[in-house]
Amino acid sequence: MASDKFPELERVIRRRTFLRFAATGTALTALGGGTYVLASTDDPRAKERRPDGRPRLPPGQRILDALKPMGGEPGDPSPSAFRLRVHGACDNPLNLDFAALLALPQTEQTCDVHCVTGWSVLGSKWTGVRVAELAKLAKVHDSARHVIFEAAYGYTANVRIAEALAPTVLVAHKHEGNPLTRPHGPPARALVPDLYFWKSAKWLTGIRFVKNDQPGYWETRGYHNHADPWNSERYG
Ligand SMILES: Nc1nc2c(c(=O)[nH]1)N[C@H]1C(S)=C(S)[C@@H](COP(=O)(O)O)O[C@H]1N2
Ligand SMILES: [Mo]
Repeated sequence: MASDKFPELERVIRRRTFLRFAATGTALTALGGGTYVLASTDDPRAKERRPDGRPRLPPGQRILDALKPMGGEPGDPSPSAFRLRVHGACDNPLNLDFAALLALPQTEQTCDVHCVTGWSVLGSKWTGVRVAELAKLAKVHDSARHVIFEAAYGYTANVRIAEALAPTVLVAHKHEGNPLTRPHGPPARALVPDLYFWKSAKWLTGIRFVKNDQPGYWETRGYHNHADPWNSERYG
């Protein structure tokens, strides 16, 4: 083949072939840690629609089969050290230990999560207590407009109250039927499935209801204040 003598041409041909594979969805994507994923165009779930009519896979996302540990300053994982303050604009602030969290009504759900770095996990199973349930117990004031999730070492994430009170938003303590593993925020984390995953604070220590918005850790570092994956609200 003539390209033996023309390495530059060979490179062009290889690149064309790669692009053709990518277009038909047979490309492999290399991720850190030796993980490869089939391009999402091969996964039929990428073409599904949600009950709300939105595409199951938000724009620019590819499908991973498991959560990728994204780091952060870990808090104390032991249930015995856990305290969750539910506070701010409410009449009945709460301070729950782990047993008290488990004594509240539990929700088990399967949902999709979407990381701003471009991966999504479809159909992950979570168990926890709805933030809406905690808000009801705390008698949150009508004037509250935002929820601030507070976590170890000062990590915070702000969510509009209507979105934080959606039935899919949990203080989650189980993932795929097991206690959260070390990188994923044990003993309990926030789970806000319909916003980019940075809003889902791991090693959760508090839920604060506020009237005035308070952009959190990533929101004050260039990320979008709202973080809707279907509007590609990645950067502010
Ligand atoms: N406390 C705390 N929570 C956090 C973070 C963090 O640094 N600290 N990182 C966020 C970001 S940027 C992402 S993408 C997700 C990652 O969750 P995972 O490691 O379980 O995939 O957690 C979010 N929650
Ligand atoms: Mo992230």
